[in-house]
Amino acid sequence: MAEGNREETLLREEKSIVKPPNPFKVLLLNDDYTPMEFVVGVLQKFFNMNQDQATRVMLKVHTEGQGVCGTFSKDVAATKVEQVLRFAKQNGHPLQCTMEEA
Ligand code: TYC
Repeated sequence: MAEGNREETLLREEKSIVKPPNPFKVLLLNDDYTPMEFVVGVLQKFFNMNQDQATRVMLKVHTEGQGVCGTFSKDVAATKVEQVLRFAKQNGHPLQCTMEEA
């Protein structure tokens, strides 16, 4: 077998072994105290939503108890959760954020 072909075969085999990372959903949970505008701001700041998208997700959380902010790799999801919790705490709000396998 020519050297070029062997390399190609190895590369192809390697590709099929590496699995894509499991996606994780980041969820916001409802509470009775965090102001709606603050939640909309969080969705814009940390999840790059526009005002309309953020308002829709906030209202879903408010009426249904929870809502998805986005789906990310495990590491990115964990960082988003930390950032949201730290920001809510800094601002004196009890907003809760969590993640689960998608
Ligand atoms: N329920 C809150 C209120 O009435 C609003 C709210 C929405 C809080 C979404 C948290 O994740 C949340 N002020």
